[in-house]
Amino acid sequence: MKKVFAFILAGALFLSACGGGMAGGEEHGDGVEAHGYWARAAMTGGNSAAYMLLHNHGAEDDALIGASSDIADAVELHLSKMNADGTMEMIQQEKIDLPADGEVELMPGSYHVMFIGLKQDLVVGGEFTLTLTFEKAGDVTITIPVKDAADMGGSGTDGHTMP
Ligand SMILES: [Cu+2]
Repeated sequence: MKKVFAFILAGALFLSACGGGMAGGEEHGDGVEAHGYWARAAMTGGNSAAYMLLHNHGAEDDALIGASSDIADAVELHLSKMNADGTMEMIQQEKIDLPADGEVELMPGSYHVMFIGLKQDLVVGGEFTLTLTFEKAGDVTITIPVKDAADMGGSGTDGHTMP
């Protein structure tokens, strides 16, 4: 637990150092915006996923081409797909297209940012820093809150069920 509290404190210091420029739940890049983002609670050594609605206000097609965070050994873009036999499969994506003047939703059972090999517990009520990299808009860094998937309408059947 000590590790988690230290992390939250570091996050709070970072926020105040930035002059409160990061309003909760929304972050603007160059023409690209992330809304309603959250990550599912999970334990050290396990996996987690982040979900959000991405908006492209620009006149040019863009794409989410990567994501990075200190909290996990690897951060990947995934798509969950339901197979004919009812099992879920996750397919790594090179990028997630974000059309001009359009949006794409990352949600349980569909696209998501996947955290593999957590280095710390993701506790409900906590938060961490995630940097999203877009093909044209560049990097957008968000402070993402940790939530209980059950509270967010997640079914736990998208391949991220806790061991
Ligand atoms: Cu995944």
